[in-house]
Formats: sequence, structure tokens, C-alpha cells
Amino acid sequence: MAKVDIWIILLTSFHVLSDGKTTAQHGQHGHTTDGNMDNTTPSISMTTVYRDCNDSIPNCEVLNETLLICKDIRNAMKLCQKFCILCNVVNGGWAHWGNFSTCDVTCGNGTQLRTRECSSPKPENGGLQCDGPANETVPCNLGLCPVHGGWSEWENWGSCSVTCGAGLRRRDRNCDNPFPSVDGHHCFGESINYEICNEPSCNHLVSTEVPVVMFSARNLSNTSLHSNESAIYIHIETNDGGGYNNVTGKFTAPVSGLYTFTVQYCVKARTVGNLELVQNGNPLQRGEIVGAEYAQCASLQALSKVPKGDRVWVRCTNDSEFYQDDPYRWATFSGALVHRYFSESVSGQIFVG
Ligand SMILES: *[C@@H]1O[C@H](CO)[C@@H](O)[C@H](O)[C@H]1NC(C)=O
Ligand SMILES: *[C@@H]1O[C@H](CO)[C@@H](O)[C@H](O)[C@H]1NC(C)=O
Ligand SMILES: *[C@@H]1O[C@H](CO)[C@@H](O)[C@H](O)[C@H]1NC(C)=O
Ligand SMILES: *[C@@H]1O[C@H](CO)[C@@H](O)[C@H](O)[C@H]1NC(C)=O
Ligand SMILES: *[C@@H]1O[C@H](CO)[C@@H](O)[C@H](O)[C@H]1NC(C)=O
Ligand SMILES: *[C@@H]1O[C@H](CO)[C@@H](O)[C@H](O)[C@H]1NC(C)=O
Ligand SMILES: *[C@@H]1O[C@H](CO)[C@@H](O)[C@H](O)[C@H]1NC(C)=O
Ligand SMILES: *[C@@H]1O[C@H](CO)[C@@H](O)[C@H](O)[C@H]1NC(C)=O
Ligand SMILES: *[C@@H]1O[C@H](CO)[C@@H](O)[C@H](O)[C@H]1NC(C)=O
Ligand SMILES: CC(=O)N[C@H]1CO[C@H](CO)[C@@H](O)[C@@H]1O
Repeated sequence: MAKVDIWIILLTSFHVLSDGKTTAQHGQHGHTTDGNMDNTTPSISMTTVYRDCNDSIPNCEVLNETLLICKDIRNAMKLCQKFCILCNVVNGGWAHWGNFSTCDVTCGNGTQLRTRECSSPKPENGGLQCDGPANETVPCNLGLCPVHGGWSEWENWGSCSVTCGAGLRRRDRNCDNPFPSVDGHHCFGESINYEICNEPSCNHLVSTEVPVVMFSARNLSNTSLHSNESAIYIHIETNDGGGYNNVTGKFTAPVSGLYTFTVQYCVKARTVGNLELVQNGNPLQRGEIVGAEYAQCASLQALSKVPKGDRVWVRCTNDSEFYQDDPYRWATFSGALVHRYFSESVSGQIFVG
């Protein structure tokens, strides 16, 4: 109640000093103008204040300058409206709202802002600030945002491109995490990744010994053959690898591989010759020749995968009489290794060397 006390005293003093003199008289209670007071001050009711205010305010300037009343304008307003009018107190008032700003995003949900100023009028001489918000927002939506593509995790590595030695393997990833949409850009970077892979060395498969297997033999031991009898070519011209035997007439493969075989046989005029090439007894090729007016020759050819140890020979398929007493017509049986097989596999396909 200190301030009220002071006011009452002051107002009372001015009532007395209605000539507007700038010297305030202190009342008998001993209050000071800076609000300090002694403990003996009696309390005075608000009714008294208003009554006094109504009745007796003489001059704002006197009050202000002398007693600094307007430094506490809120209290002054409460206590004495008239005083405030005298002091030119102006409460703030809102100016019109400004325009809404543009949406604060380029896509999706955003907000627009508008503001207003407490300038119509501006609060003055301690008047109240405007009541309410100075800003206002509204939502805005500029449509779907672009979704940029994102990579999936790398998939597992594929198998190595070789079964021995150094090769390549690859792995893939997809631009689907997420898929690009609404003009979003595709993923940057590679969707395929390669790396060098090392399988066990190929050295164990490479033989330093490159065998040459080739044989050629001439001259049947017997030109009259019954069905199922072997043709035996007794004169060896070549037998690299030692596979041909001129006693049995049979070639035994010294290494597994792809072989080629050729047989030439001749018959006299108006006779028939029937031969076949067999591998372990199974036919690879068959032929028949019928001599016309003169002696004639024909040949048999066959390519075959021959495992090491398999035997290949020439066999008669029906009783035949062959012919070879001629510098122009030879009876021969020859063969050669075309390609060696190193890998292990089942019989009939690829064989152990
Ligand atoms: C009140 O007094 C102060 C100086 O103490 C002055 O700046 C202000 O303008 C005065 N107010 C009025 C309404 O006279
Ligand atoms: C506010 O918008 C109106 C109508 O669009 C325009 O005429 C006016 O100039 C704008 N005011 C400002 C300050 O941009
Ligand atoms: C955008 O606002 C609308 C309506 O308020 C809402 O349905 C939608 O889910 C919002 N979109 C996003 C991406 O937040
Ligand atoms: C109004 O907006 C301005 C700037 O955007 C900000 O500084 C101020 O704090 C805001 N006032 C309110 C009441 O939101
Ligand atoms: C082949 O046999 C014939 C007789 O049948 C003989 O005249 C010829 O010299 C033989 N040739 C060779 C190379 O042995
Ligand atoms: C040739 O073979 C036939 C039939 O096997 C046989 O009768 C004949 O005696 C053989 N000739 C020679 C010279 O071995
Ligand atoms: C030839 O041998 C096959 C079986 O190996 C046999 O079935 C056939 O009767 C034989 N032919 C002759 C003429 O001996
Ligand atoms: C088989 O060949 C060897 C070596 O080439 C030769 O010495 C031998 O006489 C041949 N055998 C026959 C029956 O011609
Ligand atoms: C085998 O030869 C005989 C005569 O030499 C002939 O009668 C028979 O038809 C022949 N067999 C075949 C299957 O050609
Ligand atoms: C000077 C002044 O405004 N006096 C008024 C004080 O209040 C009474 C009523 O309460 C009015 O009648 C006076 O005019």
C-alpha cells in the first residue's frame, strides 16, 4: 500500500496547493516522494483514492515531473483515469494485417505467414501494447514432393567366372529403395559391381608333358575276313605314344582325349567290303563298298572321346575280300589325339587323363 499512500498524500497536498506550484508538501505521516515510508503509515482505501483523483487532479506535468508518476503508468491508469488523460497516454492499436507470404516450401505441406503491427496507434507515454498475436499462419500445400531413387542393398556376389585361377565376379543392386517418382532423379552410381576372384591355381591341371599321340599303319595281315574278325594292319608307319599294336590290330589310348580315326579300304571289281570302326566293341562308324568295273576304295572316319585304356580297332561286318596289292590303293588305319582331357568326369563324357 506504500504507493497508494503516497498518492493520497500527494493528491491531498495538490488539493491544497491548487495553484500548481511544483513544490509538494509532505503530509503529517512523513512519507517521502521516492516511496520510502516509515512503519507507522496507516492504510487508505481505494475509494478514497478515486474520490480524490476525480476531485482534485490539477496538472499532469506537475505530478509527472515532480513525482515521476508516469514512470509507473499502469498503476496510474488503475488509480486515476483523469491523470492518464492529462499525461497523453495512448494505448496501442493494431494496423491492418499484411498480405500472406508465399508458401514456405517448394512442395508438400508448408505455411504462409502474415503479420500486423501495433502502430495504429502506437502506444505512447506508457500506453498498453496491442492485445493478440502479431503473426498468423495458414497451412499451404504445393503438391507431391519428388521422390528421389535410392539404392537397395547389394545382392550377394555371383559365382567366379573361372573354375581355376583369377576371374571376375559381380553383384547387383537396384534403384528401388525407393523407386524414383514425381520427377525424382534416378539413383546415382553403378548398379553392377565387379571384383576379382581367385579360384585355386590352374597349375594342377596344366601338364608340362604334352603327349603327341598319333599312329598310322598299312597292309592288312589277311585280306579275307569273316564277319566279326579284326583287320590287322601290320606295317607301322607312325606310332607316337605307342598306342597301336600291329599284332592285335588294336589302338589303346595312352591318355584320355578327343581322337580322330581314319580307315581306307579297297575291294576288287564286283566284290563287297564291309568294315566298321569300333571302340571297346561299340561301333563308331560303318561302311560298305561294292566294286564296280574296277577296284575301288572307300574310307571311314570317326571322332570320339576315348578314355585312357579304351581300345579302338577295325572289324569286319560281313564276309569280305579286300584289295591292297596296288601302288594306287592302300589299306590304312590311322588315328591321332586332337585334344587332351584333364578334368575328371563320368565315363563316356570327359575322362581322367
Ligand atoms: C514525464 O516526465 C518525464 C521526465 O521525468 C518526461 O520525459 C515525460 O515526457 C513526462 N511526461 C509527460 C506526459 O509530461
Ligand atoms: C497485397 O495484395 C494485394 C492484392 O493482391 C496487392 O494489391 C497489394 O499490393 C499487396 N500488398 C503488398 C504490401 O504486397
Ligand atoms: C499434408 O496435409 C494434409 C492435410 O492436412 C495431410 O493429409 C497430409 O498427410 C500432409 N502431407 C504430408 C506429407 O505431411
Ligand atoms: C512473428 O514473426 C516474427 C518473425 O517472423 C518473429 O520474430 C516473432 O517472434 C513472431 N511473433 C509471434 C507472436 O509469433
Ligand atoms: C604291303 O603289302 C604288299 C603285299 O601285300 C607289299 O607288296 C608291300 O610292300 C607291303 N608294303 C609295306 C609298306 O609293307
Ligand atoms: C585269312 O583269314 C581267313 C579267314 O579267317 C582264313 O581262312 C585264312 O587262312 C587266312 N589267311 C592267312 C594267310 O592267314
Ligand atoms: C558277331 O558277334 C556278335 C556278338 O559279338 C554275334 O552276335 C554275331 O553272331 C557274330 N557274327 C558272326 C558271324 O560270328
Ligand atoms: C610290327 O611292327 C614292328 C615295328 O614296327 C615290326 O618290327 C614288326 O615286324 C611288325 N610285325 C609284323 C607282324 O609285321
Ligand atoms: C553278308 O554277305 C552275304 C554274302 O556274302 C549276303 O548274302 C548277306 O546278305 C550279307 N549280309 C548283310 C547284312 O549284308
Ligand atoms: C471534476 C470532476 O470530474 N468531478 C466529478 C467527480 O465525480 C462526481 C460524481 O462522482 C461528479 O459529479 C463530478 O462532476
